[in-house]
Amino acid sequence: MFATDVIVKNKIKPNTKSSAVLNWVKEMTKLCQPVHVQWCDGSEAEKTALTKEAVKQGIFIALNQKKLPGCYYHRSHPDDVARSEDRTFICTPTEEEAGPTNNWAAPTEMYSKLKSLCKGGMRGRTMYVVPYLMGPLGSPLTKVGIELTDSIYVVLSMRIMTRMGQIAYKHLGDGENFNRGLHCMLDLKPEGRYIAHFPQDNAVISTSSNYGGNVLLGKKCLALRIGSYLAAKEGWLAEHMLILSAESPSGEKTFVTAAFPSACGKTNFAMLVPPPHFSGWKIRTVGDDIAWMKPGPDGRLYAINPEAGYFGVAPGTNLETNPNAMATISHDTIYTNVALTPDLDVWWEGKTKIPPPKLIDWKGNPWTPDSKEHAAHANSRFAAPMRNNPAFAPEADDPNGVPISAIIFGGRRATTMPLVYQAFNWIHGIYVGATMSSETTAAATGVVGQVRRDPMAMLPFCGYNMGLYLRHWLRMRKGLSVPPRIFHVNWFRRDENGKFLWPGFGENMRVLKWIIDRTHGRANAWEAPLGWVPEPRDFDLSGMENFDLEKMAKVQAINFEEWRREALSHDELFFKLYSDLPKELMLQRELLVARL
Ligand code: GTP
Ligand code: SPV
Ligand code: MN
Repeated sequence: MFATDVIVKNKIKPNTKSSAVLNWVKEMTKLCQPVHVQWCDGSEAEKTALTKEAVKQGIFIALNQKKLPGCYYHRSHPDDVARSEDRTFICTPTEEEAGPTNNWAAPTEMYSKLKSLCKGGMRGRTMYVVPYLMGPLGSPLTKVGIELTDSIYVVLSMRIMTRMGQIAYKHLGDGENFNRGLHCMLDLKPEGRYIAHFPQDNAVISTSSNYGGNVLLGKKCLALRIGSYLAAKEGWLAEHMLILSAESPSGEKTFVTAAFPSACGKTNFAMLVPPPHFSGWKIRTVGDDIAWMKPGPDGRLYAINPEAGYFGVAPGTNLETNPNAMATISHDTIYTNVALTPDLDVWWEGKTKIPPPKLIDWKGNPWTPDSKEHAAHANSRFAAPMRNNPAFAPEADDPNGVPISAIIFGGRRATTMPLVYQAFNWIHGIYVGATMSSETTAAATGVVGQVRRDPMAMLPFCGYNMGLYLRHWLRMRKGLSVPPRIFHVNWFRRDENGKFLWPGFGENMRVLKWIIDRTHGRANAWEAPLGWVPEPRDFDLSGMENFDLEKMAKVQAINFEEWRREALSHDELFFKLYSDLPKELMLQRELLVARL
C-alpha cells in the first residue's frame, strides 16, 4: 500500500545550495533510508504529478471534477483523525521550561527514542523535501521551515497551507536558521505516535500519524508551539487567533483578532457575512487560525497571518452559515474524512438540512439517513488556498501586517458566559484570556463536551511554560502605546432546552459592530462586575427575526451564583501554574471576587 515510486524527472537533484539544508537532509536520509529523495519546488507541474500519483496509489480519490474542479478526497486511518494532545511533547532541557500544562520529555531521551523509531522508517518509500515559508514574503516575522515527509498528502496539503517551494530557499539564503521538521508515517498506530518539539533546536519530529494538526508541521508545531517559544525570546506573540478586517460603509477599516479554542468558530467569524441590516459593511479574512503579532514603530500591535490556506472544520459549514467558506472550498481543495455521494460530491452533517439518501461514509462504508453513526467524521476537514476566499483580505500579503484594534477571547460555554463583555484594561484583559474556558471538541482526541481552562486558546499550543507565557503577555504592554482593547464573547450559550440562545454566524456582526464602536470610543457601556457590557440602546438588534430585548437580556445575563462557582474554578488552573503565575493575575482574581 505504501510503495511510493513517484519521482518526477529532475527532482532527484537538490534544488538548493544551502549546505545546512543539504547536510541535514543527508543525515535524515541516512536515518530513514528512503529509496528516493524528491526535492519539491512548489510548481504546478509538481502538483499535477503528485496528485496523479496520489490517485494512482489510492491516497486520493478524484472528486467530481465538474462540480468540484481540482478537488480531491482523502481518508485518514480511523485511529488518526484529530490532534493527539497526549502524544504531543515539549522537549526542553528542564521540565520547568515546558511547564505544568505540557507533556515533557528530556531531549536526549526523546531524540534517541524517535531515532530508533524512524530508523529505516521510509524504506521503499520516497522522502519529499518540502521547503516553505510561514508568513508573507519580506516580513521580518516570516520564518523558514523544511519538512521531510513520506506522505504525498502532507506535501500537497503543505502546498495549500504554506507558501511552499523555491521561495523558501531564497528567503533562507546561506543562513542556517530554519525549522527542521521530520515526519515519518510509519504504521499509523497510536502507540508509535509522537509529536515532539525541540524548541531550543527549532526542530519537530512527528511519527505514526497522517492527520493535519499532527503532521502539517508549519501549522501548530512551528507557527504556534515553536513560534510561541521564539516569540517570548524575540518580543512578539504567536497566537491561536483569526485576523479579520472590517470596513464600514464610510470606508473606515478596523482590524480585529480573536482567540477561540479548536472548533469554536474562528474560521466562521473570520469569513462572516453581515446580515442585510449591515449592508455596506465588508468583512474580509486576513487569517482564520493563527496570528503572529508584534508592536510596530507607532506603538500599535501589528498582526500577520503566517499561513496561506485554511484547514477548516467541515461539519456545520453550509451556504447559510458560511457562504464564503462554501465558495472557498468549491475548487482546488483537499477534503479529509467527509462523506461521499454516489456522483463523487462531498457531504457532511449540516451541509444540507436533508441528507442525501445514499452516501459512502468517512470510513468507506455505505450510509443512509437511518444509519446510527455520522456520515462524516465530526473533525472532518477541508484544506483550501486562502486566495479562493471571496472575502480574502489583500492585507494577508502585507509584510508589515495589520494594526489590531481589538483582541477577542471566547470559548464554547453552555452556561455562565454572556454573549459579550469588554475587559477594563490590558491586565484585566489578560486575566480574562488566561482564565478562558471551553467545552472540548472533536478537534483533539478524547472526551468531547467537557469544560476545561484553555488560557488564550493556547493550552494545546503553548511551546513553553504557561505561567511565563502569561507573564510575556503582560510584558508586551510596555511596547504598546496604543494597546488593543480586549473583549470576551460566547456564541454558544444555551437555554433550558439545550438550544443556542444566540443565532451566531452572520449575526455575530452585531457583536463585532459593538466591539468596533467601543474601540473607536463610540458606544456606551455599563460597568458590570465582569467588565463593560453593552447598553441595550447601543446594541443593534434591528432586522432580527425572533430576537428581542428580552432574549438579549437572557443571553447577556450575569448569574452571580454561576460566577462565584466560575471564579472558584479558576483556582484549579492557578494552582497548576502557581510557581510561575504573575501576581497581577492573582490580584485580578481578588478584584473579581470583590466585585461579585
Ligand atoms: P479550528 O480549525 O479547529 O481551530 O476551528 P475554528 O475555531 O476555526 O472553528 P470553526 O469556525 O470551524 O467552527 C467550528 C464549528 O462551530 C463548526 O461546526 C461551525 O459550524 C460552528 N460554529 C461556528 N460559529 C458558530 C456560531 O456563531 N454559532 C454556532 N452555534 N456555531 C458556530
Ligand atoms: C485546531 O485543532 O485548532 C486546528 C486543526 O486548527 S489542526 O490543524 O488539526 O490542529
Ligand atoms: Mn485551530
